[in-house]
Amino acid sequence: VNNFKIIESTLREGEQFANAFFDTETKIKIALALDDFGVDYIELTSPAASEQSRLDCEAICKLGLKAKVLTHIRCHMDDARIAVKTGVDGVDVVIGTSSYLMEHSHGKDMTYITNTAIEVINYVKSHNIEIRFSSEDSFRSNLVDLLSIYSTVDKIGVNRVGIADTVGCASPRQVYDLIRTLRGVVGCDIETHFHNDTGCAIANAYCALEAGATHIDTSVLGIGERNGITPLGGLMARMIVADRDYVMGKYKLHKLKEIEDLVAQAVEVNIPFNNYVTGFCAFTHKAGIHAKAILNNPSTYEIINPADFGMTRYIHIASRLTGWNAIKSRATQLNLHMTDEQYKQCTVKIKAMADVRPLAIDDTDSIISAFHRGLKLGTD
Ligand code: HCA
Ligand code: CU
Repeated sequence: VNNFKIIESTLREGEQFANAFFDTETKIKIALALDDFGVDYIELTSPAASEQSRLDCEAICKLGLKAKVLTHIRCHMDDARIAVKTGVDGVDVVIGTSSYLMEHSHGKDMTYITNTAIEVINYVKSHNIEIRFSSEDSFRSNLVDLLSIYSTVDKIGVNRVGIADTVGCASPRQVYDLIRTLRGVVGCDIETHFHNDTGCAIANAYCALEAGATHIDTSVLGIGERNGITPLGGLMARMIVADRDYVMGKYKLHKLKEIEDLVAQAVEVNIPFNNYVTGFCAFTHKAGIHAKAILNNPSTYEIINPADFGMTRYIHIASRLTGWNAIKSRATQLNLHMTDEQYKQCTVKIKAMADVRPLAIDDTDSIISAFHRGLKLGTD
């Protein structure tokens, strides 16, 4: 799973999110932020989609980013001719190969698809531009057809082939099997694209890497068509656990929150409460037993160190589940010192109050202070 590369598609797949409308300025801000974060590729909406899309694509190509700029087109010569003129470093070509798409969408057969693919690939390559060929809805396509077209395009020299779970139907094991098989058939890089309809988008990306894939498509917060694709932050969470040195060395993880805020604001959504790494409770510890262990050694209940992402952990003490170690730690922060026996008595009071109504942190602090004052009065 090491050495994987990210194809960041917030400005392509992400533009297919229900709420997305990116004006030029916003696209540029997002592209700059992703580039700074360290993604390998930034994928943009097809210049054939609209005149503004074409102009924006040209504008982003002129930014001189470290990341390679890609655009995403249908497997069609008309689109290819427009794409090569924009200044992109690479073109991601896609065509549907499942029976659903062949019958209900474009109506073309495999021979036609293969011939068009060859023409488009040779044309893009003749402009010295990177090319990826991908099949839409790969997991509901005929395996023999798939392997045959991939083997053909590999021989004519594509940089990557792509596997796309367009409808989010694939399970991690299916992904592993398909990528493993494909790995035996092509020599080029393998890009993968996973929709999240059944909640497998991160697991599928990880399995694809285990099976020999090289590139993963992501978008910030996972935004995309329907409920979206593999989220950039969630993939980082998965990968830092798998290979911390590579991930820490390559990506500016402490910028993740800022990028997510930027995109969330642009598409007018909130960061989900349970979001990977940046959700408000991602590093909040509540039960007394958890809090005690976290205070001793955070790794006891944390697989990710929040500091790696510039985040901080929080020990939630204002509840009936709290314990005296957590209360002691809070009291010490407030500079209210007592004996362990007294912290325990104070904790009993807090738990009793928390049984009656929800407590805020201020309430808890007041109980600790009052208890502490009471002790002093008792000794005076
Ligand atoms: C779509 C296309 C795509 C393309 C993926 C790819 C998909 O249906 O909008 O280029 O690999 O999910 O199949 O996003
Ligand atoms: Cu998609």
